[in-house]
Formats: sequence, structure tokens, C-alpha cells
Amino acid sequence: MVNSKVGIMDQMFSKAHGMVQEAEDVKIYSHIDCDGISAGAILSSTLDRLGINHEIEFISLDMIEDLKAENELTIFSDLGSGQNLDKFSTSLSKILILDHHPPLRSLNHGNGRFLELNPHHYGIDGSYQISGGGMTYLLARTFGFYDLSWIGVLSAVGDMQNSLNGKLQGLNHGILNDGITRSLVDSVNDLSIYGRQTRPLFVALSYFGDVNLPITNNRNECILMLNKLDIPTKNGRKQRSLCDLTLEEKRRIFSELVRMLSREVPHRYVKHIPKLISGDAYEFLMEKKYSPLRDASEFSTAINACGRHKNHRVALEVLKGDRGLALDDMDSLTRKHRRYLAEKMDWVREDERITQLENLQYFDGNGIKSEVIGTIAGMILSYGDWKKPIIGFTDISSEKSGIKVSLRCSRLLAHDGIHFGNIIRKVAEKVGGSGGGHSVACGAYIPEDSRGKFLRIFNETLNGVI
Ligand SMILES: [Mn+2]
Repeated sequence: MVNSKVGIMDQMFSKAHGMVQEAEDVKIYSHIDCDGISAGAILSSTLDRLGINHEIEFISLDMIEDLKAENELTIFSDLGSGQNLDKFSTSLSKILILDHHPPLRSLNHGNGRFLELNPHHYGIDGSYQISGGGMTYLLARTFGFYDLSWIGVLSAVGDMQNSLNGKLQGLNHGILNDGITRSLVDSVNDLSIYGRQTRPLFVALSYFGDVNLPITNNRNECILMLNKLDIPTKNGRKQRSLCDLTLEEKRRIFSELVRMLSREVPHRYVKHIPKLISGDAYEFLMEKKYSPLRDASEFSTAINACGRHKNHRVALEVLKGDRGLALDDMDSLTRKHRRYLAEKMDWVREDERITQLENLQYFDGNGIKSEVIGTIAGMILSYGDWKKPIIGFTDISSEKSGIKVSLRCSRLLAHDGIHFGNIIRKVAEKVGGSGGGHSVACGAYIPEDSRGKFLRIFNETLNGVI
């Protein structure tokens, strides 16, 4: 059943293949996040290899209405399905959309000059089964470019497609296998603690935030825990990272975390605990150990650091293989990003800026860049009440009116069956905005003065749900 659907989608990829092969002049518009930049890198590498002239631009969703189709072929990646493209469908440019977001248009829209490829049209979920970068990789694969599969893995991780059960699944898993078969990627079952290659272990542990534990935001407690478990924190003079640990040491941490969590969470959550603390990590085998590029999750943070400070080109060049200047730039952007986050975290934590409502908690992030409000919300969750979602608000931008809303919550709430992406979409629509996303990480754009109403409706919607 599912296979036949994938088969039909494959036929559409053959059509897309033909469109690309015939083109001499291509414009790519891709989204500004890790998934979108990865999608752009896969397309750009593909066109380079085919010797096809192309330009690439990274845009936010609200910019689409101002674009003009001036090239023979225009490709939209990681966006386009959720936007009105009528202007393009009547232009002289051929249009190819490779997106995984819920589509506005039905399957047989348009004519032979307008091709939209979206997994939802084939009954395939676009939140956990395939990313925007994954869709572009499926196109690259029709040209035999299997070596780009690692970027497809990175895009899925960047898009948090493994966020629910800690594994890549569906079409993502197929892309992963392409990478594994070519010895580009390794899939390692590990503790799901961020910072496997670059963070000292006790620091990495202190960021455990799905449930507030004694070790959460407390490095001393982490060191005490490691001492108790007889796990050395140093290797000679160097701090050990998660990637330095033996399997046996990881098992000891796993058991200890299970024990700590079982004491903190309500009984109905206990069965979900293992999914919180173990999962598959993806390693890029061509990258050096201890490099932030070695681990897919850390690499995606570095890409996001570039994207969120409007340096998409830097990330694009690194993805396309530059390990010189572009990588240096990426490193400094990552440091800048980290400083920015730390500063804003301190600001939110001061003066009790988190307000508790019955079913949710929120903070006003006035002045926080809208590109990072979700990251800040995710980090601040560990200082609030993990049993409720946290919502952050900030201005969309200085030029544009309206409010950007981001929500993050403990994965335990998602395991309990709550899908905040669906809830935020409905609530946003009720106040005249739009929204959506994953169960544990989602967002919305709402009108300037609708914050109070949005909070009231959201809080009411969660009555009896939380
Ligand atoms: Mn995406």
C-alpha cells in the first residue's frame, strides 16, 4: 500500500528529472532554516554537476508574494506548497515545487509547466517521514547522486523529524540507508543528549530539559552524578564528551537517568522514559571526531546559527564542501549565536519574565530576533514547569507588523498524545493568524494586538487536555 504510493511519487520524480535536465537557466528559492538551506545545497550541487546555470536565494515565507518569475525554470524547495503561487503558474517560467509542508493545492493542479511534489499528496507524512531536503535528495538520486544522501539526513535532523521517537523513519530511513551503504553516515544508538562531539559531558547532561531533574541546569550535580557512577570526567587534561564514553559507561548513565526520571514523572508517563533518553545519533564519517560537523544534530545547529544571523551563503558553501574560509565563518557565527542565546536567556530569566497560566506558561521576548524565539523557548522550558508548554512572543521584525509565536514542550506531552502543531494552527486561525508545526515544537504568526486573545483561547483549549 505505502510502497505503491511511493512508487507513484517516484514517477513524478522522473517528470521532475526531465524538467531539470531540459533547463538551461534555473532559479532556486529555498527556505531560510537548516532544512531549507540543506535543500538548496542538494539542488545547487545537483545543478553544478549537470552543468546547469543557476542562482539560489534563501527566503522567508512572507517574501514569496513579492517574487517575480524571470528564469526558464523556478524551483521552490522546503516551501511553496503552503503558499499561493497563482502568479507563477501563469508566468512563462516552468515551476517545480519540492516541499513537505501541508499543501494548499490538490494533486492535479496546473499544467505540464507546473509540477508540485509533496509527500502529503501520496499519503506520506511530511513531519516525520521526509523533510524538504529529503525531497530534493530524492530528485538528486534520480541522477545517481547518492553521495548527497548525508545532506538529506542532516536536513531531516535539522527539521526535527526524529524528535518524537529519536529515530529517522519512513523515507528518511531510506535516505539514511543510502548514506550508510556508501559509508558516509553511521547510525549510532546512543544517549539522546545534545553535544555528543563538542560539549564536555557534564555540561551536556546539565541541559537535560524534558523533565526538571536535579541535574538540570546544574553542572555541579552533573559532576557529582558522574563521580557516583564512577565515570571519569576527564581524559588526561581533556574534558570527555559523550562520544568518548564506553558502552558500559553509557549504560550506567542510562540506568541512572531512568531512575531519576521515574521519581519525577506521573505514572502514566513512565513507559515513555526510555524514548526520552536514548535515540539514534547520526555521524558523518568524513568529518573529524570532535568537530561540530561530525554529529548531525550539532551540524544542524551550526547551519541554523548561519541562517538565523542571515548568513545563509556561509552554510551553503560548507554544505557544498568548503572546509576553509566558509567553515571559519561558520565557527564564528556559531560562537556569536551562542553568545546571543546566552544573553537573551539571562534576560528572560531575570525578573521572573515567565508568566504561569493554568495550562500554559509564556514570556514576552520583546527584542529577541524572531528567528531564535523558538530556540530560546526550548531552552527556557527547563527553568519553568515542564508539565506545561511554554510560549514565547516577539515582534516579527522592525519592518513588518505582527507577532511571532513559538511553542516548545516536553516530549512527554507529545507521547501522551497532544499535538501542539495542530492546536496552535487552530488557535492562531481564531485570532486571524496562521500557524503549525510539530507536536513538540511549533509556531504561529498572529496580528499585532491579538496576544491576549490568543493566550486566553489557547489556555481554554487545553482544559482537560493537559
Ligand atoms: Mn522543512
